[in-house]
Order: sequence, then C-alpha cells, then structure tokens
Amino acid sequence: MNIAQKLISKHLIDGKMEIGAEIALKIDQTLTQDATGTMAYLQFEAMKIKKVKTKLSVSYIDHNTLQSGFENADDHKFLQTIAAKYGIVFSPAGNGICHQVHLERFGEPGASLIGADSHTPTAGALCMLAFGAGGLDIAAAMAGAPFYITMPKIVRVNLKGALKGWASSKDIILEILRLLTVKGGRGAIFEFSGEGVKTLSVPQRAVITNMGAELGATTSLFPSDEITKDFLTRQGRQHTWLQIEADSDAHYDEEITVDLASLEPLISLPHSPDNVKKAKEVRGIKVDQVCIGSCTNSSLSDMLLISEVLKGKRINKNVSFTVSPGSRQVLSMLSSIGALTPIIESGARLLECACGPCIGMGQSPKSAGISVRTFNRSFEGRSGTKDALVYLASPQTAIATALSGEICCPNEYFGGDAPKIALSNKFYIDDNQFIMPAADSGKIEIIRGPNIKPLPNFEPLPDNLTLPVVLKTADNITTDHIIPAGSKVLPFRSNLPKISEFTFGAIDKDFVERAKSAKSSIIIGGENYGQGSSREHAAMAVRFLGIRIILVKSFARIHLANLINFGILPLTFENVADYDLVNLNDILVFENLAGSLKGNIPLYAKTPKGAISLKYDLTERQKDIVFAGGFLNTMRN
Ligand code: MIC
Ligand code: SF4
Repeated sequence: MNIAQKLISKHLIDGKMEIGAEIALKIDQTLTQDATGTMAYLQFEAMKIKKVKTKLSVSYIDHNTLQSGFENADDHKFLQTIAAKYGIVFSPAGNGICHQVHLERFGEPGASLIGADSHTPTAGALCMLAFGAGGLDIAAAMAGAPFYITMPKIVRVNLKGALKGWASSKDIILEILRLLTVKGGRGAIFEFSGEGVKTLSVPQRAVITNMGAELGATTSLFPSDEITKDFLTRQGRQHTWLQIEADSDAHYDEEITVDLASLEPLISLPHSPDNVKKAKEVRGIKVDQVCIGSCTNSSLSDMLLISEVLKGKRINKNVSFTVSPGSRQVLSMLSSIGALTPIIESGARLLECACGPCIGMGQSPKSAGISVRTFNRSFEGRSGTKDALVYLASPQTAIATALSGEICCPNEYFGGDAPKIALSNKFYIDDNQFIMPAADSGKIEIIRGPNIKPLPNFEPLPDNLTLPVVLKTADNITTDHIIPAGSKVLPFRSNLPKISEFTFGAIDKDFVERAKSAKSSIIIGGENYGQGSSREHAAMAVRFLGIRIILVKSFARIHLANLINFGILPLTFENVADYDLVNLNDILVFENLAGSLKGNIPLYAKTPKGAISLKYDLTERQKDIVFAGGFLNTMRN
C-alpha cells in the first residue's frame, strides 16, 4: 500500500477504497478557527451532545483579531465559553495561526484530522490524514459522526535531487501549481516521495502540503520518517512519532516528477495562484508592499532566514514591509535568540501572530498597489483593495524584493546559496497559553453577545421548482467571490442575515436584491465552482437568499459538500456546451426532482431554448440530506 491507503484503511468505517466511491472515515482530531468556528459551534450546540467525542478538538482564534468594534471580541468570548463547556482546547488570539500551532503542538503521524479551514492538509507534513471541511462537518465529527469523502486517486509526486541556490519549498509547490493549475488536484491525494523528500524539514514539507489546497487537492501527505521524529523531538513530543512509509511495491494511480535541482525561484502573478512564472522573468516591477507570514511561510526557519538576510540592512524606503510570525512559539524563540532585532531594525512592521493581511485583516495595499506576499492566495480583492495586484512568492524572493524595492530573483540579487539555518535543539514550549476545557463544565455559561445570531431553519427541497437564473458566473469562482473576506465582512461570520448582504457583491452588486425579489432561484456556474476557502457561509448565505439549485460545469470538493449540508441541490451539465444555452433571468423548470434522483432516472430542466439534461453525482445519504433541507434537518428527523 501507499501511505494514503494505509492511513485511509486505518480510519475506514464504511465504503470501499475504490476511486469515486463514498467512504466514511473515523476522525481523531478537529480544529476550527474563529471565522468558521462560530457557525461550527452553533451547529454543534444544535446537535445536543454533552461533550466532544473526538480524541482532541482545538478552537483557534487567528483570523478575526482586529477589534475595531464589539463583534470580533463577542465572537472570541462565545468561542472561549463554548470550548470550556464542551471539552475543547482553546487557543486565544495572539497564540498563532491554527495550522502552524497545530503542527507544533498537536499534529500526530497516522492520526486523522478535519478542520474548518481549507489549509488543514498542512498537517499532512507530519503524515496526518488531514482534510479541510465545512463547519457542519466538523460539528458532526465532534459529535462522533464519521467524515465522508469520495475516495480520491493517489498521485505520487516524485521529488528528485535537492534544491539549489535560493530556491525553496515554496517553489516546489508553485512549480506543481504551474504544471497542474488550480483545478489539477481535484479528486486526488498528493503523496510525496523520492530522494528529495529526505532533504526537506517538516516546516518545508508543510509549505507544500499547505498549498496543495490551491491545487484543489483532497489532501497531501509526506512520510513519517527520521525528519518527522526530529521535529517532534524538538517539540518535546517524540512519543507521538511512528514510522509510516509506503511499501516498496506500492501502487499509485498517477505519477509526476519534480526535479528540485533544476528549480529556480518562482512567483505567482495576480490573481490566481497557478499563474506562475520565474521570478527573473518579471524582475523590475516596483512594489509597494512586501508581507512575510501566513500559514504557508511563518515557521521559525522562515523567520530565521529573513533575520539572517536582514542583518545590518534596511528595507527599500518605498516598501511597506510586514512580518507576522506564525505562532507565539516562533515569536518567543526569535526574541530569545536575538533574531528579532535585525527584523525590527530593517524597518519591518511587526504584526500579531495571526492570519492578518492574508485574510484582509488590515494592511490592505494602497490603490492599485503592488504587494508581494509569502501567502497562498491572491484572489482579486482578498487583500481588501479591489485593484491591488498581489504576487505570491517564497520568503527568499520576498526579502530580495523588499530590499531592492522591485520584484527580483534572489539568485540574481544575492548570488550563491541561501544561508543554512540551524535550529536549536531546545524549543520554547509553553502550553499554558492554551485554555484547557473546564473540569466542571456543567456550570459554564455560554456568553452570546449581540453579534451571535441564531441559526435559521431551512425548509425541505420541493419536488417541482420554477426558478429564475439570478446569476451566471465564469469558471473558477472562489468562495472569496461568493462571500468576501476582509475586515468589513469577517466580523459578521456569526450573523447570517447580515453577512448574506455581501453575497457576490464583488462581481454583481445587484445580486442580493435580485435573489431576494425572486424568493426561490438558481445560479449557473462554470468549472471548479466554489474553489478556495472552506467557509460554509458561501453556501449558507446563498441558501438564505433563496437559491435552491446550483447548476455548473463542475464543483470544488469542500464547497460541494457545504451546498449539500445546507440543502442546496448541486447539479452539473450533462453536456458542458449547454452552459451557453442558459442566461441570466431565464426561467428554468424542474419536475419530479425527488422521484428522478431517488429512482436514479435521467433529470432534465426546461429552459427557454428547450430541455437540457443534467447530472447529479450524489450518494443516497447526500440525496436524503438535500431533500430534507440540510444536514441539521436530517439529524432532527
Ligand atoms: C482562507 O484562507 O480563505 C480562510 C479564511 O482561512 C478560509 C476559511 C474562512 O473563510 O474562514 C479557508 O481557507 O478555509
Ligand atoms: Fe489564515 Fe491565510 Fe492561512 Fe487562511 S490562508 S488560514 S487566512 S493564514
């Protein structure tokens, strides 16, 4: 078996490990963050379970940390009291970014993890079976239910040789994105092997598994080897280590090879992570901002590298330079060994250990500003400035750019090889920063400020529907298009009526009014609809506005699961060319929906240009959820 098969079979509760079949997995750990956590826990409460049934559940505060009104602080207090009551570890604001902290303090080789955040596969660097999911799936797992996915194909990524010059692990994943695009990983687990694996530390591996999310991959995995053991030992957690490698005769469904020695520093151009070029091909573009951090590149080694490079240097005076260490552990280690000083003296604006600019929580660039970031997403408007141009690159490329004031290749700017970063054997470990669940949880009162609004009830899906098309989108629509992030919208993650007012605002400012006046309606979309973030608000808000069916060329995995969970029927075109036959404001008629789906008979929609045939790729379990009006209704029933 390959590693993915070993981990899946270890957690398999139901289903066959055949590509395309639905499988149910036992979940050992869950994580949430504050932007998705409020909904996840409201849903968990609705399940009326006394204590979480997982081995470990952690609730992180890392996204909505700017408190420019009462809303975010209300959410934090709600999350803290919920955690204490239901047996969840609470990681308060300032403690660090969920994926970075989870890797340091909780990740375990061989265990399974689902997180209400699309970058949860970061933990695959420790050989955890880790998936991003919607909040409702996390709530269900905390209640002891299995997690359902479609059995993916397993792609072997053969890493040949070793990195040279200033190339880094970020360039490995940017190269794979260049080759495969943001759709290229759908329905796949990427399993890394080959001699190159032995040259990468756990934090370097984590850069790759983290950005596997940008490929649309189900998850990514590295073996658990001596390097993993070394990382866990520094973290004082060697007892959690176990060796996990693929069998020598393991079978893979597909294979790609990346030659590390031939990689040069790369950069991803606006507005899609797969728009990748060599950094030297775009050299000379003047930049306004450089940001180092995010769950992709905020580890101690990344920070030590920039500190080393910055010694005695000053950032270009036209560049606003921000640094967000990934965790309190990273920040504290930097400060105790004096590595923070060169960063501060270079002119950096030191930010909190949190997502910050990555999710538009401050540091929006100036109008039409150019920002080079070590992050993982560059979607239009995500930075908080609609016309900003965001480039994604490694800390090596970003720091050369910050010093020179224009995009440049670190191989050309510095020459030679990047400094080798030695890590100390003793890491700063202070788990007192976590708030452990209360022993006497019965007495805990859950505090709900005015920003915490109750969950709405969604009705079952009718059998016959006449629906106007209220929106027709292009390919690769992200959940950032559907429900934007940023400091103005994120505070309403626990307030569905309010956040729904922002739905699709960036691409069609009349959408909300149109949907409201239609009452019941349909959206038409292209390929890879709903890629990116796991935010279930992108399904909930749409359902709240009356959308009953979404008909597209293809869906992204997590969003598809979220649509089902909230009772929206996801359909695809039998012939993708039929996409051209349907237009905004057309009326589509659907008859005998339940009868057709449950009887597995062909489904059609009547359109002004005639009938078109539709596909529904749903299991019986999923059909029941959709027709009941969502997962919570099936539980209540
Ligand atoms: C993101 O990077 O888009 C987020 C913000 O972390 C999201 C979760 C969210 O929308 O809250 C994600 O990746 O799932
Ligand atoms: Fe936070 Fe950005 Fe990572 Fe999402 S991608 S978890 S916003 S740092």
